[in-house]
Order: sequence, then C-alpha cells, then structure tokens
Amino acid sequence: MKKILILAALLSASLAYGQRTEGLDPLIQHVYGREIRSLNGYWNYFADPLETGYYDYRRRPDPNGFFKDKQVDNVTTWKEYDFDLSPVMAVPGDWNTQVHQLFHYEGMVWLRHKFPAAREAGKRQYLYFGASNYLTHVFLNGEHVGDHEGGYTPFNFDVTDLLRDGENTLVVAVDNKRLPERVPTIICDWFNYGGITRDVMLVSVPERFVESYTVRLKPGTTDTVEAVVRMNGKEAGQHVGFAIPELKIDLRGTTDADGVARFEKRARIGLWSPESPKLYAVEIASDDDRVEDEIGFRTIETRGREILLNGKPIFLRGISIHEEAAFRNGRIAKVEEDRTLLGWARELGCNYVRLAHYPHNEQMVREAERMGLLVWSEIPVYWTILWEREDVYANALNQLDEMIERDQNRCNVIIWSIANETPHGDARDRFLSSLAAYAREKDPTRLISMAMERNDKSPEVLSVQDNMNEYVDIISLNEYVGWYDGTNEKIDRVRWEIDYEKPVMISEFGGGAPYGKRGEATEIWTEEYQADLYRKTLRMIEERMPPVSGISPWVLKDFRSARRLLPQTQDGFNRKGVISDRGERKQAFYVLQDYYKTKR
Ligand code: GCB
Repeated sequence: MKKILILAALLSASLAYGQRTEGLDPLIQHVYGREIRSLNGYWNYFADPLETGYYDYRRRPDPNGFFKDKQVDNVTTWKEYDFDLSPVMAVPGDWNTQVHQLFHYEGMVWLRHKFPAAREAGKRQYLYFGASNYLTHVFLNGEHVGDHEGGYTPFNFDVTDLLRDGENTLVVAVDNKRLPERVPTIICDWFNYGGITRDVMLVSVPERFVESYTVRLKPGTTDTVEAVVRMNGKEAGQHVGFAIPELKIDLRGTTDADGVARFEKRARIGLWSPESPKLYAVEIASDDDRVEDEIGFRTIETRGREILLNGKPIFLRGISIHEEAAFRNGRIAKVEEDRTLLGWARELGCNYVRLAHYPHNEQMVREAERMGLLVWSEIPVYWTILWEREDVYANALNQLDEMIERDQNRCNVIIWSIANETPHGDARDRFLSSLAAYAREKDPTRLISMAMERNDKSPEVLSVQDNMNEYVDIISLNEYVGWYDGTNEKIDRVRWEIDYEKPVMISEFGGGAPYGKRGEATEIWTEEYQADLYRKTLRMIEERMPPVSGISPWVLKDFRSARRLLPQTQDGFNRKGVISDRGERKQAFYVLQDYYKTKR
C-alpha cells in the first residue's frame, strides 16, 4: 500500500510538471511507416552561450527572441543575429564533431531550416524529432510549438494550424548544458554530443489516424496474438482492421469510448529467436488510415536463476554498445552506422546487445531485431541523480515512458533497464522502485533490470547486495576486478556469493588498452593485459560464480569521453573497447569470440 501511495504521489507530481516538456502530443507509433517528408539536411546555425536569443537582459523569456527570424535591413531597424549569414551543419548530426570550434561547447545553439509545405484538407501534420540533446525549444513560423527535455527519446507536435502554404521557417534552440538536475546529471562517462542528433520529419496523417498500437502474444500463451489499437482523439465507433496475412489473421473491430479497439486471434505462430528472427508483415487500418509494420512474437520470462526465451533457458552472449559511429566517432547519424556496430557484435558471436546508457535510435533496435540480436534498453539514470526532486523524477519517468512507447512492438527488446550504478539510499530506492513499478504496469511483457554495483561480503567474497533486488527481474551488476579493483591476479583469488534467487547477469566488466600497445600480460594498458583480464574473468564466471545468465562486457568500441585524459593512452577516449576507435580488433575481441563459439 505504501508503495502504491508513493507511486501515486510521484505520478501526480509528474502531471503537474510541465515547464521543460511542453506542448507535446502523444507519440505517433512507427513514423517511418507513415507518409513523411524528411526535414534532414543542412541547417543554418549559430552558438548562443549567453542565451541572448531566448532571454532578455532581465532573464525573462524574450517574446521577440531569435525564433522570430526577423527580416530587417539593419540600417533603419536593427537585429543582432542573422540566420541567412550563418554557416550550416548537417541535421541529424552532433555539433561537436561537425564544427571544430564547438567540440567542447555545452550550451545553446540555434538552428534554422526553411522548407516548403502545403496545408492539406482532411490531414493533420506533425513535426517529429527522433531525438535532440538535451533541452529542445521548437518554433515554427515565429510561434512557440513546444519544448522537450531529454536527449535520447523521440517527441512530436501537431503543427497543422501553424503550417503555411509555401515556405515555412522552423527554428530550434538546443541546449546541452550539463546540470545536476538533469537526467543524465552533471557527470557521466560518455561524450555530451549536442544537437539535433536524429531524424526530423513532417508526418502527414488523416484527421482520425492510428496513433499507437501494441501487437504481441497474449501473455501466458504462444498461440494467440493480441493487438490493442489506439486512434487519436477519444471517439467511439470507428472501424479498425487488424491483419497478419501470413497467419491468416484478418479481423475487424470498432473503437470504444477511449478510441481503442482490441483484437485477439489464435494462430500457428512461428516464434522469433536469435536463430530464427522471424518477423510478420502486420497491417492496421482504420476508416481513413493504414499502417504497415514488421512484428515478431516471443515469450520472455524467468524461472529461478534462469532466463527463458520461448520457454527455453538462454545464455545472453552480449556486448555493451554506445551509440557512437565506428571510424568517425561522433553520434550515429544513419542506419549504416548502426549496422557496422551490430555487425561487429554478430562477428563476436553475440545473440544479445546492451544498448547503453540511454535509448539508442529506433533503427538500431529494428536492425538488431532483423539480425536476431536481443536488446537491453536503458534510460540515462546514471550515477548521482538528484533523487529527492520531483521534477527530476518526472523527467526520468517521461524518458522511460517515451522509450517504452517507441519500442513496445520490438520483440527483440527483452529488458527495460531503469538505472546504472546508482548510490544506495532511501531516496534512490523510492525513485527507482517507482520507475520499476511504472515500467511493469505499462509493459508487463518484458523483464526489468538495472546495472547494480558490487557490495562485497568480505575482501575475498564478492557480492551484490541491493534493496532494489525485490523490484527487478534480473540482478545485473557491473564489476571491475582486475581494473578498478586490484590487478588481474586478484580475479583468480576471489569467489562470489549472490543470495537472490533470480537470474544474474554481468552487465559490465573490462579494462582499457589502446590498440597496438603491446607488452607483458602483467602490464596494464596493454592489449595483453586486457586479453588476460577477459580470460581470467570468463574463467571466474564459469568456475567461481553462481550460475550467470548473460554477460555484456564493457565495451564494443573505444568511445569518446571527456573524463579520459591520459595523454598517449586515452586522449579523450575510454579505451575499454574490444575494438578501437578506428575499427581495429584488439586481442580481447578474439578471447571473447572464442568463448562465445562454445558457450551455449
Ligand atoms: C562503468 C560505467 C560505464 C563506464 C565504465 C568505465 O561502470 O557504467 O559507463 O564507462 O564503468 O569504463 O569506467
């Protein structure tokens, strides 16, 4: 009861919250399957470190800010900015790796894009952003459309009434300052790429359209498909069709007073698995709208210390991945860059990837699904969040909600992770247990986890002890024996006791080595040391740990991090990749690959 009250209090706080995330409309499911006009391209931009274009000199929001994109002659009337005279950068794209002067810039940048459009009778038009890091203010034709907080999840606005026939001016102010009250907070070990980092598009839908749908196996069955289709607006009596031709499912229904239609049908369903990533063409149609998607079906559950995929125990042969492009080392901007990273995971022999430490782009998850890779998806509740603050909770909750909403039909996503390495305490427990309860309520068909930290029983008996064990389905832990804790010889000396009767996963282990640095296996920062750490840790997992259900070593590729300052070794990169920032495979890559060849 107490838990429910806390949850209710926090949820109502989140409803009251609205300053930073404003004007948003419910997310349109599967925008790539709609009629879209891409607004990607080269946008004019300039940096505005003092936020002069947003606030006046008393720091009040300026009604005549830069978003007005005023056209004056600067002779008889003046203004102190000019998009027309400003350089351009690619959208999507981070500004850090596109503009040398903005490499370490953290603050506000204004971007402008002009595009032709037409008001269409009987249609609604939405402006959709795949993601923009971190706080985004959106203006169309001089009017405020809305704001979004959080750098890794999608958002959209209905702009039907603001669009003009002919040329339209879209102005976006993106602010990537690190602040203690943000999520993630002021310190984290990845690069704070700023900008509009994912696709921007105009989505055209009928007045009454299929806003969202959930298609999955009916919980507890493997022979029944269930679908819940939600139309925009809350109107009863609309006709909705749901079909999966290959399964001979072709159903008709009508919406209830909430604008929702429900379907259920038995069929002989071929289940999705890493060995056989079967997806079915699904069609959802209403009186005026129609969406097609590709959807797979599987079950995921736990039994004691095992994880069961489609009823059978599975070992998750994983790797952790940051959404940073191979070779060029900036925020990923196109699907080919997703494919390179996932291809490397496949080459390692993975059947699973941990997409750390924030929701990756939608195509990453879809490509993984086509390739047969299971996914852990995570929100950036990382290290020292301000646990006591309601607005911070509301922000984390919103990011969790947007993550689940977008990927709810991706059968390869089996784990929602709510946090990474967070310090123990009552306020944290309240915050995280409420997030877990929310995720479970919104999506009872997946497992909940979080990356915990070690909390040992004695110097030789390693363990994880965390109050959050009650709220998660899988006990996942990051452990760095041999790196942050002693050297590799310690790995051979320790043993483990984990008291929870739940599956255990090692969400991280690893050590750093720049590619090509050679030496003795006892010399840290060498490839030999890193490979030895992998060999010893894998042996420890096999011989001196309770059964482990999966691992995702840290990390696939060296990635940029402003915390990694050691010259000639790190040079601004976290070097724990099994592949370098230039795509070279290190010795540890082959150690892990060998292990995965035989591990089932
Ligand atoms: C961790 C963090 C990860 C860091 C890694 C490291 O435990 O979860 O974000 O990058 O350690 O390299 O220290």
